[in-house]
Amino acid sequence: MTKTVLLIVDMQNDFCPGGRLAVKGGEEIASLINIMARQHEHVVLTQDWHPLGHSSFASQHPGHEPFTQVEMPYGMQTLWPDHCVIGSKGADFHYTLDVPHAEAIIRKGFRKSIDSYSAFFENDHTTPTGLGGYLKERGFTNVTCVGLAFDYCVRYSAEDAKVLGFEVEVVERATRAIDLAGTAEFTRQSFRERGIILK
Ligand code: VGL
Ligand code: ZN
Repeated sequence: MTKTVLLIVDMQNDFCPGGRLAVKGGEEIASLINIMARQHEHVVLTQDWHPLGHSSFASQHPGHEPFTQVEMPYGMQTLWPDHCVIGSKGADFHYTLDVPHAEAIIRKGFRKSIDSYSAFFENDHTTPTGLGGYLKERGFTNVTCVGLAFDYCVRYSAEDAKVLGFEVEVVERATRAIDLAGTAEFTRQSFRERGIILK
């Protein structure tokens, strides 16, 4: 018996045009995601949720520009403009997202010293968010991923879901990519290697 959850990743104002880390076309996918959500009994949302002064913000690294990388104790970290600050409008779900029946909201990136792209593990790849246990305890076998951004939070969420033993599908037309230096194509290649279905 398969049991599927639709995982809607980071559909927040800051990742849509007008936001602080806008992903091109980010708002265009909301209507499709709303339709997909109606077709799924079980839906979980993730919400990027950073304290002021988060270590992934370029503003915390004098002399470093957004979209460059620095070495952190847990590995290389891309620096971002300040975004999805706890309690800000930018951190709210996009105003056109309409998923009242979502069963859980997983917030991530709330520890100041570590970022979390994946909905399952922080960027050290070991600190769990708890979502894996939650989905397993509820008997889910399959995870369908949509949302933002294709090559960051959707990518790492899908890959970690697969590592945790779920069957994973990503619906690319219900995502948009940041695409820093080929990251969208790396993502497609990585999905192929890992047996993640890209629709
Ligand atoms: C994301 C960069 C920083 C994402 C979140 O949702 O893909 N990307 N924080
Ligand atoms: Zn973030």
